[in-house]
Amino acid sequence: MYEPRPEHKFTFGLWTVGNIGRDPFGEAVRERLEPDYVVHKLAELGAYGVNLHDEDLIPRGTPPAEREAILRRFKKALQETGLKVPMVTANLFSDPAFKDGALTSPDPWVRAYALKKSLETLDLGAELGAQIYVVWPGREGAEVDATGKAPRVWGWFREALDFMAEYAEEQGYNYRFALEPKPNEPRGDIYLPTVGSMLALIGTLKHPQRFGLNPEFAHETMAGLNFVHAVAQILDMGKLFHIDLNDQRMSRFDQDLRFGSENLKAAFFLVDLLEASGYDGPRHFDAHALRTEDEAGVWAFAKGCMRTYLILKEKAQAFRADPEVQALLEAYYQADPEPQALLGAYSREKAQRLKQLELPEARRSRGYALEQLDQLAVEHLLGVR
Ligand code: 3MF
Ligand code: MG
Ligand code: MG
Ligand code: MG
Repeated sequence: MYEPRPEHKFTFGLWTVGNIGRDPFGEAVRERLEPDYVVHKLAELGAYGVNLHDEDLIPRGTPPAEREAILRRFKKALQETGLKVPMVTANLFSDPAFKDGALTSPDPWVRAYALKKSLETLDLGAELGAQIYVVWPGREGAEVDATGKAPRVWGWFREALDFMAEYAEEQGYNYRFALEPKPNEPRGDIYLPTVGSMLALIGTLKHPQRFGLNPEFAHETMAGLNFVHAVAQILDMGKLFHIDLNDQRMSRFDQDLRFGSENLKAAFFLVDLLEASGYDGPRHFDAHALRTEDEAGVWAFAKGCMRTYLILKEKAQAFRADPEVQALLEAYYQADPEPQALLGAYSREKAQRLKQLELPEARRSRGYALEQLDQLAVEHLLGVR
């Protein structure tokens, strides 16, 4: 039961299960895992794919011959296991060059270097069969506003995204670009902090159809926002290109906890939403094992993410199929044809009739039975229904 299989489309990043447990106060607690070893382990656990930053696979400064050897080993592991690389992304945050921004650095040398690194990562991903390219603007932010940079960054960021899209097009690559908002960390404030701000930016790009979102559970939660609502809006706009699943306590440092380990109810309604939405892309876990863990803990963490997802999927289906829930929902939406005939697209006639409308007094005193409905959700989650 709850055995992950490739058709569930679960993916992990090399940087997630490979996380060595460094934090701002403490050094690494685990050894680096070789990429080909990670591929074999993830395949054993039933994952569909492995995602990567350029530097997760090929550390910065690797000589060309060694680069080829790494790539050969990695591709061999992919071939042996059937694991896919659905998504790649450039690390535009580790290099000291990026300390005041990468694609929005005030220094044009740094902006050009960040763009070069992005183009090279597009090449690398194409070689590995990736079709999703994530852009997480982690260093595109500020602590100091005295620079007057805030009004300038939009143009720089936009130009860089347009450049990448046109490069990919010209090379004949088949990428969809997924932008990932985060409110803060590592910068004091990151420009484009939320799903809403990222969605708005897409409309200002040259090729908006190539761009969508990679929302992350932890990121919206850090900002105190409702991740389920954010994903619902992205879906409504047809912009869910990828998703980062994990968990997080509100208003803390970036925790990247095991999926479902903290906000179980939000995770439940998220799986409910995703599974009903027709989204068929990767379910990517952008999280890592706690710093307390050894390698066994890492694989327990990975299994836990997938297992919890599958359990929640079953619970969500049972909740939706529960006749008591269905009856409550039917009453909730009140499918009354009389007012419905007045809604929808504008017409002069409807407008005139709307002006005659008298709201029945019962609409004011009605209860919505949300206490009952929510308790049913809780009982499904607690496993007593
Ligand atoms: C940081 C993140 C990033 C992005 C990744 C691109 C290191 O909070 O979420 O992970 O997800 O860079 O996918
Ligand atoms: Mg994150
Ligand atoms: Mg993180
Ligand atoms: Mg992420």
